[in-house]
Amino acid sequence: MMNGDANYPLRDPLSQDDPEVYAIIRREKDRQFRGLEMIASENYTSRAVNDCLSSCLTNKYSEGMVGQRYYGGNEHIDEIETLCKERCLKAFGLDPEKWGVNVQPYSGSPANFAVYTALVEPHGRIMGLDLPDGGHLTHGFYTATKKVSATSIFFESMPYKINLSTELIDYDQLQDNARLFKPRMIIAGVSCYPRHLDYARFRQICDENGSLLMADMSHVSGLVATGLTSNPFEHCDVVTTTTHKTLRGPRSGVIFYRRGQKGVDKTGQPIMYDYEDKINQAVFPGLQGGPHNHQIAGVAVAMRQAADPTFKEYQQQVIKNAQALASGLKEAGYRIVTGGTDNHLVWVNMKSVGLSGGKAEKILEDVSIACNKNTVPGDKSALNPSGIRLGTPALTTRNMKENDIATVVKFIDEAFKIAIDVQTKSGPKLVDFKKVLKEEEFETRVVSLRNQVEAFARKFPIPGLDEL
Ligand code: DSN
Repeated sequence: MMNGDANYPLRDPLSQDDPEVYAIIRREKDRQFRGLEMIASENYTSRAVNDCLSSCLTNKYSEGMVGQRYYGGNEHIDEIETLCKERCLKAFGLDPEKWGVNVQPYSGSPANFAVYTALVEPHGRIMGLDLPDGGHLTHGFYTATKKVSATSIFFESMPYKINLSTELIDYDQLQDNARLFKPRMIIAGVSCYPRHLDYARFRQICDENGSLLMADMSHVSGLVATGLTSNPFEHCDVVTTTTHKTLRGPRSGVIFYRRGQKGVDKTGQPIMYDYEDKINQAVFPGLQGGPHNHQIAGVAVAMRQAADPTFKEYQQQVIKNAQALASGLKEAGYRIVTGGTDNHLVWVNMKSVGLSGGKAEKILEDVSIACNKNTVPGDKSALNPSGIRLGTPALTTRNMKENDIATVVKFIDEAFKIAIDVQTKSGPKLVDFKKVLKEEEFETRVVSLRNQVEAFARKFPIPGLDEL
């Protein structure tokens, strides 16, 4: 405090006001620089997006829609939200007469829940890809003993599956089951699936059963915006997305819905889509309070960036890098689920080299490569999965190209070789594996590899972040 001014400490930068929190953030920033970020759902936002996230917009409450707020002082918040909505439609080439958008969901899970709340009656039926097969929790996940996701508590969920021989979505089985289950909504969306989705087939199955079709394009929205994967807007009623994965914006969620005329009835009268009010009201006041305006500003910036031609070059490189990663790992003897990738992620089945997904994730983490363990087709439990999921969006933002990915493949292969040697000594239990990993002969190999990974990673700047 200075000169009796009680507000003075509020002007201190974080480093002075709260050195403890500042130090943790510095350590995380250092981790981001020295490591290889290969979690398929992560990316690095731009400086401009980061500027929005730390802006004064976080101070403002603005419940309601543009021009109809429950609090005063929202003239500039209205400008931001209006601009964000315009840019969302533009980024995906949508006609505002035919599509509307709600940009207030805090992230992807609330966005999905809002759509179900709006368009599926309580205990109405939904069908999404099963989580162990590459689906997402919010597409209705439950197990034999537990309704895990609220989307399986409040709605009746029947999953569809991967065909175990092709490792692709089993559209035929989905069709058979949908004929019996008659879902109110089918969800076309994935959390771990490296192939293009067949939205036309989903639409056909929906039309047979009077079902709505929702796409959750969170993982691939950057590829959709640039025309590099199949386009959900051609066939779906509703499309949700997070904005921080391939799209490279802030953490947030967006719901697109069809609007305007749907068709004509038997008497020639127009039939209109009725999703807009239902979805807007489900978001607020149904599920949320005040929108996070700093995030909405960040989404506006990211959507503008997504419409820039350079964004297509970036997404093309994301795919080339993922394909280089898949083929490099394959050549090194690893089994790639579906045999390759069309998008930003590579799904690796570790069974063929005798490592669990948990051990693969652990050894990579120890050498500063972040990824996540993941179920593979045929796995029974999400708790002890047999594979890992790797992605290239973040490395590509650091300007890595295929030759850099070849180096990354060598690091990953070397890490797995260490893990296999450790397991030979430790046996299969993860707890024993972790103990043996700390023994000097293995620790020396891990440290040496980690030093190489970190020296390599530090050569690649992160565009939105200054070095420490
Ligand atoms: N956690 C995100 C993912 O990794 O796919 C989705 O919620």
